[in-house]
Amino acid sequence: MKRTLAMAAAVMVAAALLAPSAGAALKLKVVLKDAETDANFINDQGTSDGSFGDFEGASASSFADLVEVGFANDKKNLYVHIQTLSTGVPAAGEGFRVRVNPAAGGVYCLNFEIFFNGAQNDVTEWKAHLRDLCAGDAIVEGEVALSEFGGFMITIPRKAHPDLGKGKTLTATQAQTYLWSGSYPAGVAGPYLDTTKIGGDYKLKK
Ligand SMILES: [Ca+2]
Ligand SMILES: [Ca+2]
Repeated sequence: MKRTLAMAAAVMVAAALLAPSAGAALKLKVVLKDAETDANFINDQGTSDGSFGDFEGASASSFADLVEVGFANDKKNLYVHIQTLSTGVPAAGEGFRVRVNPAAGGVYCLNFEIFFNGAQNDVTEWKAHLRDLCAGDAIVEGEVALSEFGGFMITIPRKAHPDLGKGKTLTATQAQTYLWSGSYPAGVAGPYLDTTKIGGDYKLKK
């Protein structure tokens, strides 16, 4: 009996060692919130600061209705949290984007994007990446899954991009949802269902 217990304990320790470092310990920083019931295509179509767009009361899609964006990180990854009013993926092919500037400023070079398969595209599974439009349109492949904080979570490996290093700051966060036509990663975003005003910054820790 004693031996069985010891073995069970050993198995538990091994399981704990194998567990990923991410998970429950992640500390989310919310950097922006957006109005509800305003995913209705009436906005600046992603071209401006989002101040034209929060027309509430007639949403075309709960799935595309942005309500919250945040970031978290551990040593290995940056996590981008995107919450909308529903995680029920619709038949239409849609896309979510969180865009930021590096600390030095810019023109929204850094785009964290999710691509959902659907009627408007030939994407075959959920995809996510960091697209850097300043560095010659470089793409860092990531992953997307349902978020422990609600909504969806993009995971991007930090070592794949210099702006995700220790102490770096991502600034002027903004988010957008749209129909996605075409393939992955080549395709067309639009029209835009929901956009947000410009939110806060996030400083990477560790
Ligand atoms: Ca909005
Ligand atoms: Ca919204």
